[in-house]
Amino acid sequence: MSTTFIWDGDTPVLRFPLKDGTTLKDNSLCAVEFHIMDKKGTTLVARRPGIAVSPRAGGMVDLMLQGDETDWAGLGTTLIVKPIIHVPIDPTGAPHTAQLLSDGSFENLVVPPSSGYNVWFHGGSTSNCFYTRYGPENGLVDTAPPSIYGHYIQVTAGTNATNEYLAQSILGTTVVGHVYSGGVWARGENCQGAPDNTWCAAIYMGAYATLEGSYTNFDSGTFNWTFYRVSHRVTIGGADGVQFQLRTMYPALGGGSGAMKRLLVDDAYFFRGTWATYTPEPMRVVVKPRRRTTKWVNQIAAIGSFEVDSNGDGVPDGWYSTNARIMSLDSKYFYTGSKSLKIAPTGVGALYFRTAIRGAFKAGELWEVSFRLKNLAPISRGSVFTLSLFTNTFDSSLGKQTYSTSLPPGPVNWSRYSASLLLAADRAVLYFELRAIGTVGTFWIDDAQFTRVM
Ligand SMILES: [Ca+2]
Ligand SMILES: [Ca+2]
Repeated sequence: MSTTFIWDGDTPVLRFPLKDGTTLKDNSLCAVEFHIMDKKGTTLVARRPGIAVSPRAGGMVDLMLQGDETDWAGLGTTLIVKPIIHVPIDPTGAPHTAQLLSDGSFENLVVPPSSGYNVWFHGGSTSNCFYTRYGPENGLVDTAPPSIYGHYIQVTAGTNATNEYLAQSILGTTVVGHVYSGGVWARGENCQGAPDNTWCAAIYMGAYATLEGSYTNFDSGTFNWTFYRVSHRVTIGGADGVQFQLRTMYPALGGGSGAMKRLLVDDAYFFRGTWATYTPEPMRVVVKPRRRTTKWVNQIAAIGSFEVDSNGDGVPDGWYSTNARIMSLDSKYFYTGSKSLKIAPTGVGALYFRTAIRGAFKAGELWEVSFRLKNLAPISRGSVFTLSLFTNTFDSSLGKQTYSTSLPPGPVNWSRYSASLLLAADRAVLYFELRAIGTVGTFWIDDAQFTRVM
């Protein structure tokens, strides 16, 4: 066992070998949940996903501790971590080796999925729900923690209020008495939920319109990665095969489009056989407490003056942008140092310019982001032109917090704008973001600051 750091930041991560006896397990054939307890055995978190490490056959799995969880060290520096492993068992009773889905972890899916790939949209349309392949390399989704493995699918509500699903059919004759099982990790954000059988992982047999099968509902609301299992014993055999569906009805996402209402799914399993649960011995883990962040110190002093762009892509070091082409470092105007960041949006595409700050942010603290803004002529603001401070939805507690300050059309001459947030829960990451949607014009920003003021 070792402790390491993964993904795009420095959130503490514990890495475990996944062993059955002396054999390391292949994560592609099982799902791992962790249950976390204090040293007295009191449960602190029930169910936290195990993040598969590449290569999966290496049998290593990561457990990411979030936000105030790392402060459990204060409880006595020792946590008890109990893995629960969901293992597919084939009809002979042996651990299963055959995954029926051609790409259950969505690693090679093209966008939009096509029937040629054997994963398709109901009705062949993408207008009802938007399915997008994402992964940790996509900076835009860095408000989400790691996927279960590699890429995941994000489902957001579209424009038509009809049912949609991701599905894969396995053709061939099904036999009465055979059991098929499936499973999938899912994670919801502001999901309204829906009636049984419309917001679920499901198995259907025979002619799918007549629907012999079973399903397990997804949760509603906002919920962290959860593993959903489903099994079904065939009672009507036939030549129509069997289908595994992830049903995501438009109303279940609360209607309307928007990243704030979405379902993520990853690592789907489908096989002939049943699920078994394997529980290795709990492990004792020593956790170090997080470092507190000092008041009144600019946490982004090293990158807030926009002086360096090492790779010459237009985006200053330490920042992420959805549109590098409209920005560049400029030495003609500056408020601090010798350069500022010139941004000239054309109204095409949304600009999200962002940096993430990681640390020990406590409930009750007041945090502020600020920068200086200059322009020579009024700009057209478009629908959104804001400076925002926000938290990670799933960081410690589930609720996301955001505060945005509208920016003016100008012209202004290095006016200071700020956005501040009183934290309602302990957090491990805060985000500074300039957002411009439909904005047209030219402006400069400098002296970005990120400060704990209370
Ligand atoms: Ca995946
Ligand atoms: Ca500067």
